Amino acid sequence: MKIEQNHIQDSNKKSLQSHQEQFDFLSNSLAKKGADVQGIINKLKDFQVAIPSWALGAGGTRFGRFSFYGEPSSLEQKIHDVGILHALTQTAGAVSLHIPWDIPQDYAAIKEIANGLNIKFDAVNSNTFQDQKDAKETYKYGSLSNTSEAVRQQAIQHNLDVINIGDKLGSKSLTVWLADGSCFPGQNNFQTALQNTENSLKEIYKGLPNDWSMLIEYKPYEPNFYSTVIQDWGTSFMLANACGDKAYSLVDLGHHLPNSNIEQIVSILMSKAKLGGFHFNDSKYGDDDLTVGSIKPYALFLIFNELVYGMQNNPDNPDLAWMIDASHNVKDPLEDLIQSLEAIQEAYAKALLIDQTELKAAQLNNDVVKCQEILQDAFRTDVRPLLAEARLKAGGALSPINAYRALDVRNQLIDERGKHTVATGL
Ligand SMILES: [Mn+2]
Repeated sequence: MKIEQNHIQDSNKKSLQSHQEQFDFLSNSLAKKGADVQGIINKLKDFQVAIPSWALGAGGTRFGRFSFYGEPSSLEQKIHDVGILHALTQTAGAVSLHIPWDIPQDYAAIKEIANGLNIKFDAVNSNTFQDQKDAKETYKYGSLSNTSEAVRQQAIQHNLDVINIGDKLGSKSLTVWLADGSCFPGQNNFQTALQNTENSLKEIYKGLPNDWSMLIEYKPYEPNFYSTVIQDWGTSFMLANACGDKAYSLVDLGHHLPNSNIEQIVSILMSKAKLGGFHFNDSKYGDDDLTVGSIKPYALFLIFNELVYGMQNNPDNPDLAWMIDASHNVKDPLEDLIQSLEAIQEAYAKALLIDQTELKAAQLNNDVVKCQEILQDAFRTDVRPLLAEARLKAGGALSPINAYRALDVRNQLIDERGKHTVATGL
């Protein structure tokens, strides 16, 4: 199924007038406060977030997986689903593939489908946390950190293969997330595991094309519950520095212990020009992979405040690879992604409302109350008419969720694909 422009225009008609009234009211009041409304709308239009191929089907937990009807069962269908999201939101102009779940059969055909839907190929993700059928070595006791050289070599070669696949599609970065670690004290030698990982990452780094970057993701626990080799941003930062200029840290919102100050991590990494990628999701307890902004929208806003500050003040930090990394059981995955995209844009727009000059002056005066007032005034502003206006100008839907439902997208996908298709992945 492909959503055409006239479908979207039809769905926008009903709410066009009330949108115009709300937008006029908001943009007038923001302009009086000195905000550059048009500048913010342009930034929202430019902001694109990659959709991971594994989020398009129902996610699972270790207790079970409840599939959703009409799931995409091939890479082509996954890209079509991203095309639906992008047509409605104009924010999902990229897809992030996971290898070996998404190895293209026909590269030219896949690229043509993506081009036709205005979708780029963002970071490619390697997978050394599962054993593949017919693999010679097992990752049961780790991959890049393994005590066995043969296992490490297999994992290094897999990452090089992923780079090669991504290169043929036009990707420019490799994301490495390792499950490596230990479940029991004494199982691993911490120093050896980290040194093996560093040496292996350096081997992969040697295979990066010049215009590529390597993004090193960290996570404190799970699937290992005693120690994880790349457990935190400091370890990721250390490994990125050891590899070289094209290696960066990647922050995933769900990969922190409860109450970690993620905005401070983001800020410090950007000041050192080492933040390369960002994964959005939300969580209550751990790596819950819930819809972005569903649990802690204020924390997301504070993180965006640091991201905006970094994008404006840390020119040496590269453009970030933005991706949603969430997947679960109880919502239609496309509706879930639409809600995540909206929450991301909302936090971004609110952060753009912060008057950085005024905030800096208040900080210099140690006017703590004023600092809080500035942040919370931005956070409490209902920016949704700005998001809708940005989408409207880009050809998207005023309300992507309403349009998705009005167009009966899921039932059309079920008609096309059948009920019991299963997406490859987790
Ligand atoms: Mn992630």
